[in-house]
Amino acid sequence: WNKIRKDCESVDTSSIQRSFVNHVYSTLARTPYNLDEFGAYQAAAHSVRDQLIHKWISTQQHFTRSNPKRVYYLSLEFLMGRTMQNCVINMDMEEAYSKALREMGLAFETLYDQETDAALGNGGLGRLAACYMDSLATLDYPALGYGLRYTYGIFEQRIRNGEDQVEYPDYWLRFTNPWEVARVDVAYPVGFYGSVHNDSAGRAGQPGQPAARWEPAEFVQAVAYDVPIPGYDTDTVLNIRLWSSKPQRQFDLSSFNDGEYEKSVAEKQRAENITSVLYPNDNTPAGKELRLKQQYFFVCATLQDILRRFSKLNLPWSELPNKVGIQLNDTHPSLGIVELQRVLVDEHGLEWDIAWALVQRVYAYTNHTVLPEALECWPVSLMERLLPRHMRIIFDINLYFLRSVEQRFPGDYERLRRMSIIEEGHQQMVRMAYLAVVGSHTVNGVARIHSDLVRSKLFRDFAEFYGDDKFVNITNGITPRRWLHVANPQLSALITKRLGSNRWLKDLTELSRLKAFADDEDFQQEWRQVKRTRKESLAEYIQKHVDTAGEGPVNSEALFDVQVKRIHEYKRQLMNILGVVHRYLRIKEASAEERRDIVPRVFIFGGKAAPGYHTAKLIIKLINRVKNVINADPDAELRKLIRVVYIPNYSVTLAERIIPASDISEHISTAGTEASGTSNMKFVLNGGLLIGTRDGANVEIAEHIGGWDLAFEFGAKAEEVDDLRNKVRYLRPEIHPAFRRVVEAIKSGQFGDSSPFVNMLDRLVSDGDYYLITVDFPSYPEAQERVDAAYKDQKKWTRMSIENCAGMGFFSADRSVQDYAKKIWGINPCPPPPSK
Ligand code: 26V
Repeated sequence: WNKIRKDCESVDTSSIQRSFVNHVYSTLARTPYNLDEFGAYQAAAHSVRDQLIHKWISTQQHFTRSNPKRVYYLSLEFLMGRTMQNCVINMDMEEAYSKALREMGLAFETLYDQETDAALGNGGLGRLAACYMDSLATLDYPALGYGLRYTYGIFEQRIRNGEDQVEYPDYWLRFTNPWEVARVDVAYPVGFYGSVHNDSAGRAGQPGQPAARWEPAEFVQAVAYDVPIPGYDTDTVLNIRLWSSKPQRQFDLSSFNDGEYEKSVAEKQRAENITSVLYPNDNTPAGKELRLKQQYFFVCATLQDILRRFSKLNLPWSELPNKVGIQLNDTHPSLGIVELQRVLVDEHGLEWDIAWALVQRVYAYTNHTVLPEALECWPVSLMERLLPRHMRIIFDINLYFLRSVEQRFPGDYERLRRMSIIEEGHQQMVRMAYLAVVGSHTVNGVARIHSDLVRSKLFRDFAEFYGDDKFVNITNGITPRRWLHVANPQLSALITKRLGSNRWLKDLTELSRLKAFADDEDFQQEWRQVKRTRKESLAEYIQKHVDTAGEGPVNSEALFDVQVKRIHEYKRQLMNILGVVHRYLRIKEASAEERRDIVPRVFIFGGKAAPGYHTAKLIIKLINRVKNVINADPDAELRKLIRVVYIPNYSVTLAERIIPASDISEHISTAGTEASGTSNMKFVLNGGLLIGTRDGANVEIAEHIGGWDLAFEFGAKAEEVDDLRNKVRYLRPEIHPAFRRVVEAIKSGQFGDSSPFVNMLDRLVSDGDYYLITVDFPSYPEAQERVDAAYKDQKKWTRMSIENCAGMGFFSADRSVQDYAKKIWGINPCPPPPSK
């Protein structure tokens, strides 16, 4: 066996070719004569997958033998993007595959484009989970990701009539997915609804009290699909286990006999519904029963899997926290806290307090937003119906928790009301964030300013009760493998050449050595050449794939100004497009003389709006209206100076194209609202500069690159925001004339029928400017002028660009996961034994 297996693992040219041809014939049932590019991609993918699986089995066996504490990363989203190129690069097989296929007349690199993104996430939170898996694998941590295998990922966005977002289903599994392994042997039952027995006192698990028995009324099955994740330059291959819902039993024959065939098919449909669609909301909870079902389905299956693994060790329950750490990626999986308590008390007979102490030592919770409307709350009535036993456990958790608060702060009922996991009111609600805080040993925010707000505002009472140490910061990071090496091979090669090795790919702080060359003439020229190449390639993409209504190619000599991210009021794409209008009006009235001084700009927008988020969709409409008018302006000279592009269907793969081409990117959220941002890190790593507020990770990026002289800062500070909000609301300060003029231009119909926008704009200039666009506006165009001035001096600009990149070492996801491992999980790397 071993000898044959070794044979299968070899990646010399002829083995790769044999494996490729074998997959063409026996996996795809095709021949060289009818093999199109997609078929070639599929065969190549299956061949790469074979390699992955060997290393993956070895890794899992090694973990089983070494038996270290493991961390389980629970996330309802994994925004993976494409896999093939990342895989062969991480496993150092790109050249081998390239050569083997080239000999057969195929260009391996052109096959990458055949792959569809795995888009099982909305934005930052889901992409973060994907970056962390890459880093955990690269650093050989004994980790396992858990998620859901949605049949439909994030919707496909198209722009209708040149202005409105419409959503299309993303049926990404249409042509099967070579990167998953169906585990029909790994399946667990998950129950819903029903009733609770033997719990008369509601004190199950208390000394002398019988455990409760939950009798669910409906069962479905969770079936595992495994996705292997190779580390870079290591043999470790981790696993993401995605659950898919299936009907519990096959067709019930008696329903056939009763002539209830249709009913039984409908039941099957209902079961499969649970994992059918990713909820397309980002930062606004949906409150839908199916979403709660997804969440419970997820944690119920995941905990059965984790506890089955633990039970094989034959250890006492007291050992659980020494073998299992569970990280909750936001509150979405926080029912896991309740489920573990239920399993320990009801199914294994542990006493309540003993079980609860274990639960708290197992879980840790990452908060990703402080926006109040984004905090998940579930109606007690819904929870009671869907998960009756869990609802009682939540009430008990809350009761014991509030008793301990009352002991510390006797008689402070206002505090008890504030801290209660149950929000009283017209409709009782479960505050999932509070449940997550109470059930975890550590809570972290995702950038320093955000973690400070989490501790001092969002969970202030809890920090007072538990002590500040429970609340820590882990600044987000990104994987330099995908976001520099794969996305920007030209820049990666240049950096490797200049540093003399590619060690920076595993130790990103190596980049700091680039600082020494920031003024080096030759290096500067090569650096600029890379950026030029990437801008030309994006211009080409736009020409080919974006509806430009015959406007001609974008000028790749112009400054590329990019804002790509989910559309949300707090991210202020609205302020960006109003700034564009301001600039347009200024250029229109400028003399020929003055125009010679203007830096040509291309404004590039991209991003999806949640389908039900009316204002976000209106902002997309406005961006496109402004775009259509500016790009069609009769003044040809003006059109050379300003151009607007909306790239539809922003995705991981598009990000890999767009980010390396950016000169300046916009991270302009109202201070205190963007938890971290991660695209800011990706842009700077690729030598793009930032314009932004003192928000999220912008603050730390500025520090690490050498201060705000190397980036363009504007706007109010987080500490000022509360006062400013009161000011715009009650005192209505004077609106800046430049801002008024922009609003008037839109209302006058210069960009078509203004009626859809009137409300949104009037709100800004009356008392509804919650995100302080009018307050930050004057300083925003001012900062843009500083951008222009800096760009005119290409030497200075290039120096800034190099220094920006050189300062990014800290923002590697490798550093982030090491922080988690040390500060939160208490786990160590478990590297594979050197292969003989
Ligand atoms: C909430 C919900 C509610 C139910 C429906 C689905 C859904 C999906 C997402 C959310 C909240 C998302 C919070 C979030 O994505 N935060 C982002 O996290 C990034 C990674 O930490 C961070 O960089 C961004 O600043 C932050 O907005």
